Amino acid sequence: MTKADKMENLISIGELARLTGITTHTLRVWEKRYGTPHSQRLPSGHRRYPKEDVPRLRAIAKALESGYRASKVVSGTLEELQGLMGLKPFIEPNSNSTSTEEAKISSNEMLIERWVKGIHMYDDDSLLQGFHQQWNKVGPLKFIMDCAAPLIERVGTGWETGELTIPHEHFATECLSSFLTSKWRQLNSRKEGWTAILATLPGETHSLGLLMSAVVASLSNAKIIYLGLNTPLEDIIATASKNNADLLCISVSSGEKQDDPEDGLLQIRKELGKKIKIVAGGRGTPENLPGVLKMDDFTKFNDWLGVFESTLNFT
Ligand code: B12
Repeated sequence: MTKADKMENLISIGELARLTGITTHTLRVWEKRYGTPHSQRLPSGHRRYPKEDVPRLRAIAKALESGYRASKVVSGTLEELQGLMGLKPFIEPNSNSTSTEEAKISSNEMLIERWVKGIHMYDDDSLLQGFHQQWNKVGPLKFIMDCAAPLIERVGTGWETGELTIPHEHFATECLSSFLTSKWRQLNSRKEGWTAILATLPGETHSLGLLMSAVVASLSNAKIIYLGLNTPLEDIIATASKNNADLLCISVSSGEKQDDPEDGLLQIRKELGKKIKIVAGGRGTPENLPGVLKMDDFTKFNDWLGVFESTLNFT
């Protein structure tokens, strides 16, 4: 490696702070106290850090957020930190598991870890084949609850700790999105039941919650009109009204860039006739909005849909 290459792999303390969320002050204190992250000095005296330190420092930031003390985690390796956070890359089967529940949990974890391995290798064939197999084995609802939601949660944590990169995250969400889309559209074809509109609010960029809701809603007799991401409020309202919708489902992620979900939901509620039920789910859904039923759990959503459609005199 040339001197120029070496310099390219070095970043300033400000850049390191930006990439890891750890303040420059804390980085300096840790270096003094624990000797890590270790910096090199330029002739000018400015600190430079190797880029490879970023994933380890992100994992440290995550561990601190989870309540670990700096003294316990700052000197840890990336592998140790991932182990601490329950993220051992490929979990071994637990030979001492006696109860079926434990065995089920561990086999589910192993399945997710196998898929994460596929994501590491950008192996869409094995990933999609795995999704199909599991869907056929456990059925749509369990696939969503036990496989799709935990996988995406795991991808999120992998990204936060630096184990997975942004391209890995995009690759994983694209594979899962296309799989879920093909499944709910199959279930929705040639239906003539009552009408459910599925949408997200303006500014929303996370679509998987809505796609999972589409799978669950298509297990009922509802005909789904799927408006997808980032739909203007007036278009949601107009589509629901013109199509005599019975139900409007909104998914709200925890992304901070979207418009205020509370305002949006209240405006939709105000403009829509009372006959249209509104159900909202997802981590960013506000609590206790009048006329908006907050529901996070897809099993409950599925049960609720059964009861709801029995009130619609739908034959
Ligand atoms: C996948 C993902 C992405 C993908 C989205 C791809 C896609 N097509 O959806 C991509 C890579 C595009 C992305 C982008 C961004 N993301 Co992002 N992303 C995620 C990730 C990993 C998963 C999100 C997700 O889909 N979760 C699955 C949903 C389904 O989970 P949920 O909301 O908890 O909902 C549950 C239930 O409530 C229920 N549910 C959901 N909806 C509904 C609806 C109904 C009707 C019902 C009944 C139930 C229900 O389903 C879930 C089941 O468990 C999360 C991390 C995480 N752990 O969530 C970050 C995360 C949401 N993203 C985050 C951020 C910051 C971003 C970016 C701003 C990053 C950036 N700096 O650019 C951008 C957004 C850019 C923008 N312009 O806004 C942050 C948000 C933090 C915050 N509070 O603001 C998170 C939490 C990551 C983090 N820890 O920092 N992201």
